[in-house]
Amino acid sequence: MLTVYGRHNSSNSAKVFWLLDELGERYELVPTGTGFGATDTAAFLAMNPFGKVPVVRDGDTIVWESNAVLRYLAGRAPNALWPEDAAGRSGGDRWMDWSAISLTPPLTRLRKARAAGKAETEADLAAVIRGVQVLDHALAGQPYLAGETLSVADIALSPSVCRWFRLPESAMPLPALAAYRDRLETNDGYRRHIRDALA
Ligand SMILES: N[C@@H](CCC(=O)N[C@@H](CS)C(=O)NCC(=O)O)C(=O)O
Repeated sequence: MLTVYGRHNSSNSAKVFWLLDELGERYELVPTGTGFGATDTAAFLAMNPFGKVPVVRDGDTIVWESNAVLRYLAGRAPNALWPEDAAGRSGGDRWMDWSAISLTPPLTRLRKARAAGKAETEADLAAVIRGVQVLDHALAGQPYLAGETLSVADIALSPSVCRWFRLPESAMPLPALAAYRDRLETNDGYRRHIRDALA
């Protein structure tokens, strides 16, 4: 059986929990990370030298870095969340890399600065707004990021989408993105692992 090292209130772990539910995969959870099991032990660092969650162990295979974990888990067996052809995969994959590099980091810095009552940078807010505007445009033509159905890309971006709508700036009109968030809200896994589990 798969073993997941992570915590329910970690956005990067939450993506993995949601995907595993979608895939109907059973797994053992070893609660790990801030407030739970330590990540600075030799045993944990031997799995992930960066001491971060999530980590997934599948027999002798150990995977860290949440989007790599999503790709690994979705790629183990054919399923509708991760197309088998390269062109189909690229439709979602690009959003996953873009969000990890260009959307989540400024959004995280912005949220943390506001939570700590510290000054935020205009560049971070501008990057987030530019990002959600592009998402809104893309989603005006299709219900999900990779096309007609839910894919790994939607799961990967879901914490950032959820958190965007908790910012006051989300009052700006982005109708396709709002409709997309409403679509995600119809999914049990999104509600349980993302909306209700993450601050
Ligand atoms: N880029 C990494 C980031 C991993 C990361 O920063 N994880 C956080 C939780 S979301 C963590 O391990 N924090 C320290 C801890 O919980 O001990 C990924 O996507 O997996």
